[in-house]
Amino acid sequence: MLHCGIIGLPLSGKSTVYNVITRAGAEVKPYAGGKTDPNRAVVSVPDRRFDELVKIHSPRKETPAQVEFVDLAGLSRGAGKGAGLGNAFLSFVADADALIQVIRCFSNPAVEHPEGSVDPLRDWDIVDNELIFRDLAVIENRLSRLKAKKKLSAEEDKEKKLLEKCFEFLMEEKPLSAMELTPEEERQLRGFAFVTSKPQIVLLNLDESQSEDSAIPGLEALKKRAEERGVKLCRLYGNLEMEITGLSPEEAEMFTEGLGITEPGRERLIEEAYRLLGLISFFTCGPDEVRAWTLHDGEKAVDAAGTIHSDLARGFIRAQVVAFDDYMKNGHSFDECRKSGVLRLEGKDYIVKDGDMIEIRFNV
Ligand SMILES: Nc1nc2c(ncn2[C@@H]2O[C@H](COP(=O)(O)OP(=O)(O)O)[C@@H](O)[C@H]2O)c(=O)[nH]1
Ligand SMILES: [Mg+2]
Repeated sequence: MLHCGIIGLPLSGKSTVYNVITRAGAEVKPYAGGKTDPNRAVVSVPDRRFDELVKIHSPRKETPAQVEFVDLAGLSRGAGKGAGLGNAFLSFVADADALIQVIRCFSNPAVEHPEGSVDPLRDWDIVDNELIFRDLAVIENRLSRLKAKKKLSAEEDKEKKLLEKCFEFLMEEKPLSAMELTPEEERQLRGFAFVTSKPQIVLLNLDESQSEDSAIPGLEALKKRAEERGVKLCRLYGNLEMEITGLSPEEAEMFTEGLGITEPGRERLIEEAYRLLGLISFFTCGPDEVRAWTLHDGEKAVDAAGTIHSDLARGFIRAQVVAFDDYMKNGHSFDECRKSGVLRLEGKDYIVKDGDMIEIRFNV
């Protein structure tokens, strides 16, 4: 299963965010960083469409889409050069498919800030620079090996030139995710698991007193950087969300509305993480089970069939497909959808869209 790693400076609220996302409550001890195995948990992806399908079909079994989150240790200055837990930690980061970088915006006198003051943009720099150092070290290592060779093959020569280009880019303190690469170059770099090329969400961890934009230090600069980097900026009231996990949805809404907070934090963040991982959902429905299945964006009808069962891919004849909204507008039944002409017959190569309702016709 693809997973999202949560990174950030110590005491930025990573474990709080992890606990909110996974609804772990007090069961999970904060990850102190003394051991090297981080907490990880599989989370159901909230999806309004799935909830509606369950309501309509009242199936015996409900299976939502899932994704995994990992609470990584705090990243300190020098981690990229191997200081402290640096190397072990960064290998966990290299393992992640996408990252959520938690940035502390809350000021809490009871919780010291490792840098002495609240300054979100500076903290973002520190974390990015550690990640950049790590990638530079990986490149240096590989380049010195290539340089030690008497003669390079054409392929190795190409690799060397590409790595040198990446090196220069990183030296300008820019993450590799911001670099324009051809598909061929992307393929060449894949094996290095560069940490600055991972898709990333930057999560502003706010206090309940920060519902106004003006209360977030340096928000304009943060937004500008997010745009330059193509990074998604999200907001979460870590402590507040933690406190309301025990409440019913109605109680929670009343509580947050009272504070002037309208952004649904937890659900929104998980949905964004799912998208960040490049995942989409398609649905199957019946009295036995309503299920959301996960595909990589761009996968085809035959992949959808194979996700359900290998027999369905092997004996694939065609897929009956209808978009979720059309399904709902047409009596939420494939028969009705067929009668009104919104049901489509698609072949193996049809590219599945997020929210497709699918039935596979097969023969084995
Ligand atoms: N006031 C306030 N305190 C927070 C918030 N988020 C986290 N904290 C506190 O900051 C401390 C560190 O949080 P933790 O999640 O353990 O940080 P980590 O070291 O990044 O995992 C804890 O005492 C939290 O209660 C927040 O949004 N507001
Ligand atoms: Mg922690």
